[in-house]
Amino acid sequence: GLSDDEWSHVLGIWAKVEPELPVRGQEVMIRLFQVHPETQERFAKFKNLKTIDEMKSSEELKKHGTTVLTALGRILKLKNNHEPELKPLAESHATTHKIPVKYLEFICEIIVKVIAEKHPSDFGADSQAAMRKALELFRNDMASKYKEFGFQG
Ligand code: HE6
Repeated sequence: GLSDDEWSHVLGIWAKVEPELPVRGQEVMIRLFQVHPETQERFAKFKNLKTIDEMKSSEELKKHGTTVLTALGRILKLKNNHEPELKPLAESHATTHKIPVKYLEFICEIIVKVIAEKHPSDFGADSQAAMRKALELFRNDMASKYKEFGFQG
């Protein structure tokens, strides 16, 4: 797990991101689809969005970005005790959506980059390191839950 100090870095920067969650979520999803187009194919409702303009004007994509970051925020706030919140997410992503752990790694990397771009002065080296560690914990625990649900990830 993370130390108290690391968690306070993580939750401190998250508090700055939270008021702008819909727009950040939208940016994260669009960036994910641009950098890793194979992830877009997983979404029946988004795979037909071809240009960045189409993506930007999709209210549904913005809504989904909000859903994803809201879920992630809830998990982060539970710190090292995220199991109850993580389990149903791991279940749906393992059994229904079948999302490889590699894709989780992609989105986590993009989340760090988007926050770093938007909050350069509030997201210094220590905060970035703490956030990476928190997202790694998230992914590792998702990966072990995946296995419990019979998905090798
Ligand atoms: Fe996904 N997702 N997701 N997901 N998701 C989610 C929270 C998905 C995610 C990474 C989701 C995904 C494909 C996520 C998804 C639906 C991710 C919630 C709360 C919901 C929902 O309730 O609808 C992370 C890190 C978090 C926190 C891919 C690809 C990645 C990388 C669907 C295809 C699909 C769906 O509903 O179809």
